[in-house]
Amino acid sequence: MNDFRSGFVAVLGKPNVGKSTLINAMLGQKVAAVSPRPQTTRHRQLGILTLPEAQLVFVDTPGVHTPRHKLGQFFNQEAEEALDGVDVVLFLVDAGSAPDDEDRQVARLLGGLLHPPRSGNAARRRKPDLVLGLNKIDLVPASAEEARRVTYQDLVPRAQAVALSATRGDGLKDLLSLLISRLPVRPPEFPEDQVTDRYEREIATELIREAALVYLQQEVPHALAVRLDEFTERGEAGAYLAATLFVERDSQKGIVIGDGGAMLKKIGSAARKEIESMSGRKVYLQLRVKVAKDWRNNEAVLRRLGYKIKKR
Ligand SMILES: Nc1nc2c(ncn2[C@@H]2O[C@H](COP(=O)(O)OP(=O)(O)OP(=O)(O)O)[C@@H](O)[C@H]2O)c(=O)[nH]1
Ligand SMILES: [Mg+2]
Repeated sequence: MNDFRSGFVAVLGKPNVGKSTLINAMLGQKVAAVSPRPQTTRHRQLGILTLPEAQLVFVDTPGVHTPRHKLGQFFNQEAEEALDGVDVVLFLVDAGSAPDDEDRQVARLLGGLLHPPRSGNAARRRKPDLVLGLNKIDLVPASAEEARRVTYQDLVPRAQAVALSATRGDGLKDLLSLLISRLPVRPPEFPEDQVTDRYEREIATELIREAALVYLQQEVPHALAVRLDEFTERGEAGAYLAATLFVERDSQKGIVIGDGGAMLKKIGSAARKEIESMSGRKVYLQLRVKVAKDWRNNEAVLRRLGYKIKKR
């Protein structure tokens, strides 16, 4: 097998365009949290797909946006760092609506990166290929598809474009062959049975946050963080997990707990099902809620929750 191809594909775009959904779909299993709320993904994460002819290492990133919190700054930092050393950048957009300022912001970031001023190391490094993924094409009437493609292509004229629906599966095969063709001939980097770089406990934490995002409305989702306090194997009986949901205010705590604990129960039961299906065993999950005032702007708390912000 001396024509085996392998490499890194960073998936970038504004929040909520379907980056994590697409990676889960390419892998055929769920490794990343997905929700209808923007800023679901908070950490870079790898999704590894090994085929007989190639290994694609997808890098999921938090959506690039204009930060209003230190936490937001962390997201953009994670997204930019994800570009380092990758072979292909997949710029994912929501073709269901027209490009907006956030799409233009991502395109500018990519432009600066893919066509850097010729100096220092940047000039010597191999530049990644750029692919434009027009996701959510299921939301676009066929008659409007071409016009929509043109408006996005304007942002990144040199990128090859593919129309996709991560939820329906359209275009995924085309995308896969296009990506493989852009990877260098190189042996695989990861063992063939490895699907992500995250530990099960980290994915479990994200799945708990995902369940909360799905059920909670408006302001609470972004004010929410999850800390896993315990993950104990109980042999045949399965696994025991305990986690704390942090919010910023007492009023939010009330919302997360709900009437007589109903909301927390709903979140817990949805999360438990997701964790069970990911891990293939029975799971007991215990959740509690705590207030950590203004944690999104508190670097010490952010660090404790696993968000490290670099000094620039
Ligand atoms: N109609 C439609 N919805 C989609 C498609 N792909 C993703 N979605 C939905 O879009 C929402 C956001 O999906 P995510 O995968 O969480 O988006 P993301 O880009 O990872 O978002 P962040 O992590 O917040 O940056 C979810 O409700 C998905 O079900 C698609 O092809 N068509
Ligand atoms: Mg995501």
